Amino acid sequence: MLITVITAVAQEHRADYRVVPLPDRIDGIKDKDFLLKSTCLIDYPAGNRDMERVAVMLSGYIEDLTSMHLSTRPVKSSTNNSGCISLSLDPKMINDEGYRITVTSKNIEIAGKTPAGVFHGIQSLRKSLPVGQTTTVIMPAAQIVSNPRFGYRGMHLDCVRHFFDAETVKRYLDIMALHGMNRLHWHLTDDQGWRIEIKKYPRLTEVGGWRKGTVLGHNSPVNDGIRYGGYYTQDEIRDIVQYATDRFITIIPEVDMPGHMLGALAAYPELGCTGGPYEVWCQWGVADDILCVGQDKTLQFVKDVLDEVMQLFPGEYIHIGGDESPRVRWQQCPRCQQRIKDLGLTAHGKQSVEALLQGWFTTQMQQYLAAHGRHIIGWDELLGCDVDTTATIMSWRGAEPGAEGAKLGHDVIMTPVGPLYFDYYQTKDTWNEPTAFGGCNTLKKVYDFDPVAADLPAGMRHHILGAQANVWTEYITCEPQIQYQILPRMAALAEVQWMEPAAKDYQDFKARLPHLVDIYKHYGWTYRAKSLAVEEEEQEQP
Ligand code: TNX
Repeated sequence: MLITVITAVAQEHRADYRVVPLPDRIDGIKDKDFLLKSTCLIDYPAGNRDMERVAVMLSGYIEDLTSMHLSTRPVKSSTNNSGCISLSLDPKMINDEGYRITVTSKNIEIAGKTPAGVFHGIQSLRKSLPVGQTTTVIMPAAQIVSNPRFGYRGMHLDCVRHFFDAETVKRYLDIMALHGMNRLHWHLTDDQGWRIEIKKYPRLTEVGGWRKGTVLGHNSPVNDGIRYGGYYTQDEIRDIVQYATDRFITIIPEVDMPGHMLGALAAYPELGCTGGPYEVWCQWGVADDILCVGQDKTLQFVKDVLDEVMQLFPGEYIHIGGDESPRVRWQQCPRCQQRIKDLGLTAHGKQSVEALLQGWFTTQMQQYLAAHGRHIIGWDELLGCDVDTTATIMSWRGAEPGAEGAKLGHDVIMTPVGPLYFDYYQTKDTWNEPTAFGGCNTLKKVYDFDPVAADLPAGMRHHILGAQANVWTEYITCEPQIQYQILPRMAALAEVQWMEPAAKDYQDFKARLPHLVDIYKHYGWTYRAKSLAVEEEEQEQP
């Protein structure tokens, strides 16, 4: 009896390297265990600021989970680092973001080709730790190696339909880091609000940042009549971008155009075809009023906005939206029709002259951004607008547009509504769930998704840069609800993003998940506990 108890206690303090996402290899080494204690130091190469920062983060993570405090120490490579966790760079490693953890009785080495790789190794080590106060963690001798399958491992967050403060966005980034993700697609402008301060156009946030009320229920015609809004100042954005960069996450801002623009039109009605007046929308859905691209001042406006956006976001990609852009106003607008004439656009195939006008407008922005060394990402509607292949396509209306885009030579990011819309329900039992957009994307459906369609020809597969889940927030009003929608589905997505399909195994994932969930609990994050139960899954299967 006593022996059982002692073993149980010892077990509790043992690391388990079978984390989520599961590393490519975990090979035992014939050696004694390493004993992780607060006397161990975390060594990093002296003078390397990134490595210093990740060393301090590792110390913080260990303290969060076990209450042991380990100090960090800069070292010259020759230092004998026995009894330590040493962080190192190994230029011979193949993948920029891959990692190798070697645990022997003497020390733990976390190596990467870049600090980003070391950071992902740190996340793995963190997830292997037991949760709860302790003075020693037994680390079995082993070598753990992992390389991500995709370079683009994203999450999206809509901060327009509901606004979330900077602290919430930072916690979202923390959750992404824990799951090995590296791209945040940040949806900042839409019909229901403009959320990014633009110095040249202050009314965008003064007027466009606020709506008179928020829809009640499921896009009913009734709103609550309570003024709602908010925006990020440029200082806040810089701070968030730095926070992301510190975690090797690139933020891709989205300024949706030419549709989903009522926030801007309410502030500057002269940018619309009818001249307004317009109101920041108190409904969800697709609005008919979009930017009037028949006038040069609209193009100048967008370029001015993009100038400030580029200053704030140093990453290679800017998302210019392009989705759900009705053309009824353009059909009636003399200026837009004149532009079509001047450009000599003629309808061909399935493409109307107005679709081609959207293509022309998009290309203008694409070229403007290209002249500043940036690339555009747009929703898959761009495939119907004759844009050239330097535009990266985000496939959302299913996976088929992505395959089509890849065949045409576009790079593609897979975010199909099924199963990667995390604003959708995660069960058929919607009655007992917080209100969601609709649909049903279960944990298993997310897990089973393969971003590279089985029939995509081998020569086109490299165009699939990766996958991302989208979190639209029409019905998501607060941070616990965001977390409920993403956890634990993000865990399933992490394995889609990191692992080769042949290595994935849902049952095995489910067995590894509870430990990750213990970490969610430890940080006080909300998650959907029912997704862990086997019973529900059986009900969900057809
Ligand atoms: C479609 S995805 C939209 C969003 C909505 C979302 C709701 C996309 C490009 N457009 O505007 O919020 O559906 O799931």
